[in-house]
Amino acid sequence: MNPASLISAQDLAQHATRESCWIIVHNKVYDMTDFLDEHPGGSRIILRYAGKDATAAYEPVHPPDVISSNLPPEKHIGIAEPSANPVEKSQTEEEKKRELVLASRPPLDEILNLHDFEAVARAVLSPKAWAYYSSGSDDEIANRSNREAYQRVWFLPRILRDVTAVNRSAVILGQKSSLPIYISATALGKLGHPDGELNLTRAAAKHGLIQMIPTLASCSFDEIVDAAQPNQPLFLQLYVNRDRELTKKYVQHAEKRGVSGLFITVDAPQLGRREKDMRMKFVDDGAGAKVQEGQSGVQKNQGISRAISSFIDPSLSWDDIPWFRSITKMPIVLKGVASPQDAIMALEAGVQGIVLSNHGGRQLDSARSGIENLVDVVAALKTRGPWPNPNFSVFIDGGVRRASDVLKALALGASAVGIGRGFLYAFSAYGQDGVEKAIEILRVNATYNDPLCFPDVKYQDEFEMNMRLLGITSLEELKPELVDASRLSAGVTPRDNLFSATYEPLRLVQFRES
Ligand code: 173
Repeated sequence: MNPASLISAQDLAQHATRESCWIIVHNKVYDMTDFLDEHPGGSRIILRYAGKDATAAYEPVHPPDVISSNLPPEKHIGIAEPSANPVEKSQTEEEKKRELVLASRPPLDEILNLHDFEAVARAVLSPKAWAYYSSGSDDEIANRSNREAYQRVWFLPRILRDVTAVNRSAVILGQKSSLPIYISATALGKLGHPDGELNLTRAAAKHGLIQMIPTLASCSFDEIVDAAQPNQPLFLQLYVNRDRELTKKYVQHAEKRGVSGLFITVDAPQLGRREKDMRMKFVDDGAGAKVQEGQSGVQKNQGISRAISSFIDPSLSWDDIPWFRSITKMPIVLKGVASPQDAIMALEAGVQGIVLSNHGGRQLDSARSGIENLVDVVAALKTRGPWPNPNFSVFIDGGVRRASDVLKALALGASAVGIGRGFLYAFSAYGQDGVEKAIEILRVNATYNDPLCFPDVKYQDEFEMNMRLLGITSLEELKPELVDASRLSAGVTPRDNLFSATYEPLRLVQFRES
């Protein structure tokens, strides 16, 4: 059929089965029949939309052009007649509930810290999105310990220094940043907000932060770069494809478009088991479906992330580093180092840096957190050359919610710190305004008018206040002497009330309702 043909409702109704399955995505009709069993997310989700519009389900979890560029041209059937594709007017119960919750969100000026965004996001996100974003792997030990570890580092502040003027700007991989923070990559932004990752791009432009573009963003790479301002610094997070030619094209395209740092993810040869995510899929699809689909040999109850990650190459190794060096001039950073031995190997392999990270506690459970590894990694690197090393940056991520966390990391030797979920929850809760507010909490002075209390009280942002109280006026002054990390690897963590109140514990298997 000519892909420009108009497809009627009657045509669609005749192709609403496993034997012949057409779906609509962005008003175009595609024949999915032969692809059903190859879909990494399983056939069931496609069959649910057989003969219908699948755009709403498709959009958050696929780059925009993946269907049109991967299906052979003869499967592009035509364009849906407007009458064949009536806009759904009736909301589902879940959508109605979500709209009410969105309308009753606390006003943005009542948000005081990054934990608050998490509490709002948890309430407004669909259960599926919340499960996907918040889950850690296995028992979530790594996920919780990322946060808890910061509370075992204590400050040794200095007094009686002139701290009138404080400068909190930084240079990250040669790029200027208004804070020693970058926005770390998190996948599937449209599960949280219709504008997805663009919320981050636009807020980063306004406030001088650097965004790391995820390989598995909901928006395409070019959409994100197009939304950036001229010369806005951007990094790229890379999942390496089994087909290295595709990876090469992707990396070189990014470099051409001005991306200034390549962060290769090295801790995900296989995705961790995120049980909150997996349970959500199980509940959605029903037990009966699972038994049937099990017969095809593909596990389909693996949650969103497993479904879309099958292209990642588990054979990636140290031997590939020279190849990456040969295809790009961008600085290369290995993201997901979690041992001093690998930090040394990275230095010796000639890359420009590492991110000490356990992937937000989503990969190997009980992999030591970035902040805990930092002390040993710096000690190891010091045995192999100059420190600090201007040609080798040590970044960390995981569990960062406060400027004080960042200051602790910098004092212990980190060059800058990545925040992923903190910004993801900010835009899930309030879109671009949320991300801007999150940055302002960390960076911009605010005047708080409370007529009943003290009119015009000036609140310093978290960075400025903490730096003043620590007795420093620039980030270069952050040295190990300003912290006591002796209890970092051996000690009891004090209770973190804000974190515990918003964090959702894992739950056990549920009985079926009869
Ligand atoms: O942590 C993740 O969820 C992640 O990195 C990922 C990897 C592959 C597919 C989707 C997400």
